[in-house]
Amino acid sequence: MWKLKIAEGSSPWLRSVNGHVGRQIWEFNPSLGSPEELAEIEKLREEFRNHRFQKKHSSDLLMRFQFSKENPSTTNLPQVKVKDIEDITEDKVATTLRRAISFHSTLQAHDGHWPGDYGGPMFLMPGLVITLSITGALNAILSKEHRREICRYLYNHQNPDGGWGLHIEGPSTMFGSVLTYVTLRLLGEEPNDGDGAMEKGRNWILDHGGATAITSWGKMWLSVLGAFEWSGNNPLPPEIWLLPYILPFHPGRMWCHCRMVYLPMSYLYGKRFVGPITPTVLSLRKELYTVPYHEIDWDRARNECAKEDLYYPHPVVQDLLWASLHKAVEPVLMRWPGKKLRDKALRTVMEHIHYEDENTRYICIGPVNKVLNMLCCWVEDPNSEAFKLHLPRIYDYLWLAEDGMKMQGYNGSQLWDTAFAVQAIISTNLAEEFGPTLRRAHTYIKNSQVLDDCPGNLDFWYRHISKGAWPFSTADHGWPISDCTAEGLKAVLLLSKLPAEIVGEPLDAKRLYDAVNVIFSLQNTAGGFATYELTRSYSWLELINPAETFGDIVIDYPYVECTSAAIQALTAFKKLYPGHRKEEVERCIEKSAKFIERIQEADGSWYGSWAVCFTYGTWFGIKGLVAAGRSFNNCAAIRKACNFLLSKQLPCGGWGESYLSCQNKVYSNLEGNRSHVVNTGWAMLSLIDAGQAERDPLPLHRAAKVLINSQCENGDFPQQEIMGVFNKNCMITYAAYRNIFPIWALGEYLTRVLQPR
Ligand code: LAN
Repeated sequence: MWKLKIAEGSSPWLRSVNGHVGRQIWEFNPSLGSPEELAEIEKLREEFRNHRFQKKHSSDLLMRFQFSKENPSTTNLPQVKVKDIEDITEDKVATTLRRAISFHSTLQAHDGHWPGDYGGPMFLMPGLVITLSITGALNAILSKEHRREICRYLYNHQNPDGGWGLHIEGPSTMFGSVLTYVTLRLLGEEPNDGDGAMEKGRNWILDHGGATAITSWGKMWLSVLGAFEWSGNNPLPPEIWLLPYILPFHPGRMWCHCRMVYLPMSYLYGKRFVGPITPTVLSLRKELYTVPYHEIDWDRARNECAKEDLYYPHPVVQDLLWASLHKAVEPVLMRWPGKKLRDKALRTVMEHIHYEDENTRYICIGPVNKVLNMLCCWVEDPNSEAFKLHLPRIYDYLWLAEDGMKMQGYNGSQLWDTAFAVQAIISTNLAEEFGPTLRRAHTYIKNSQVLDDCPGNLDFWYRHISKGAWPFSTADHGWPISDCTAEGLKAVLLLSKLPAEIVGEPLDAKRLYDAVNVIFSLQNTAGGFATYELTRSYSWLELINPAETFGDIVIDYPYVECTSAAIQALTAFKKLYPGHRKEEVERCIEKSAKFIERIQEADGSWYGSWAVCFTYGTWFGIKGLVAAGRSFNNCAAIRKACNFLLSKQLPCGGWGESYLSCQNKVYSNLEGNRSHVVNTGWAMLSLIDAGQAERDPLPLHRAAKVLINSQCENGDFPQQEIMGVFNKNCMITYAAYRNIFPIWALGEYLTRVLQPR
């Protein structure tokens, strides 16, 4: 049976700054599991498979299954249902909350964090499998059980038309279909396997123009594998790293995710690296194209892209730029004496790759650069220590659920979920009943703060300070993030107000000051906060975004979420430490609030970039302005935002926002106007914050009814549609949100609407 292991790491090739706190790894142990348990798990898998076209999102049931055995629930309170809003009483809400928090506590790991599924994107596993098969490590790293679960996942998420999407809920794309098909082939599936699934997949690809129409990232992966020619790729010259930093398009000025992904890509491109040409690779050259491989017009292929994949079409200037680099510059750099410059650039790039690897303990900033860096280390030296250090960190990205094994969008969302869970539980005023849960969470947050800056000259490595920041996942990952720092700080400040005998000793004031310092350091001159760094260049740089499927990736833009989180954290901090950097705190809050007012949409909403979307953004918009001292009565932005939210409330009383909102930037309800517990939670929290209870509590009662009645028998909430998003177009799972936001919203509903002060 599979088992989720927490905070463990026994390989001599693993390093950790804090004893692996937050690490979550699935391991297969053939001696575990009674026949009954194995049968139950099989049943969960079958149920997912049988409903996979209606319900594409899995419910993280294998982890829940394991934890239901390890941490049995402590309450036996009866399930609550309400017929209409007159039925809602304080008692019933409190019972719902006790059941919800008790259940959520059973999902907490012993190191204090809440593990969970962070899958969703379908383009991540292929990079790993291609890399492992090139380096010959596939079967050593992925056991037979791993491979079986990965294939299960890929087959489970095939669309009825035969193709695969960019993410689990998306329509078929060339990027998803080709890379998934290739992955299945590399895992040993034959062209006619899967009861016709492979054939259907291939047909989808061929009917939509064949693999020459894959996106640029797909072209890069296929070229590395040997199933596409490098001459069919647009240039990614590593020499860009040698240019002076004052140039606005210097990679050091780009969004760290963009910079970190194109760094190893430029190494592989600069070398025109191709893995061993195996019989499978030769066969793929036949399977993926509509014409014989040697007849493909590679120059034309450079700019081909299937219409299903096209979210951000290349502007003409970009095509001109790539054409001139491709035709005029690359030929020079590929032979002497230009080759000398190329070699120097490749050395520089490799230095930056090693720096990133070392400073993330080989986790790397994300799943894409993780596997690319690993491949580059192998290309540089197949026997290198660096490559060996990469291998055990692969498991940090793999997650298992009833739909199979997936590659996650990060090494988890540990800190983020824990900080939110703390705030949600404390909002209910039932904190003292859940002391042990809060104490463990507190320990996790304290253990996960980043204690040092990266080594060396930060400017040279294009790195911002990290000391005092919180990461999104674990301290070993270690990249600082503005809003993770803010949410971490908010959580520890709330905990510091509860008795230490219950929740443990508060964090040292010095470490709070460090966090505040990080927040100050991340405010842009215009007042807004971006994600990991300051905004270092101009938005017109998006003109050279070569990734057709992603929008807004080239620079780190300021976001309503990050800006609002900073205000909230500083307001909470100011109340407890009124003397510390007083003027700076005030100025930072006021500038941030003005920024938030400026970026409000005409309809009163805010566009949230990291979850769906207008309900999420508007939650942050309102919360930030209220924290900055604005109110419904004195702030038009808040009034407009309330009207916006009220206008989107569904007849059933809830809210339900589709991922299409993010792509199209137009508010879209879920299919069939269904409500979603997470959107309903955000909308309720916003309205309560904006004083809706004093004006007309009816919308809140109606929403509360939806949440109360959604609760499952065991205290869980149902997993509904996918709620996370990045780069406008790709969805990502936040498995804990279905528990956190109903708790938080009903918590504030109980304490601020039903029992107002
Ligand atoms: C994340 C996850 C966390 C997220 C929040 C903290 C929630 C947000 O408020 C700020 C942005 C941030 C840090 C974020 C940025 C983009 C990430 C890193 C991700 C959504 C997780 C995966 C995604 C990353 C870019 C995926 C790899 C794909 C590429 C296009 C490089």
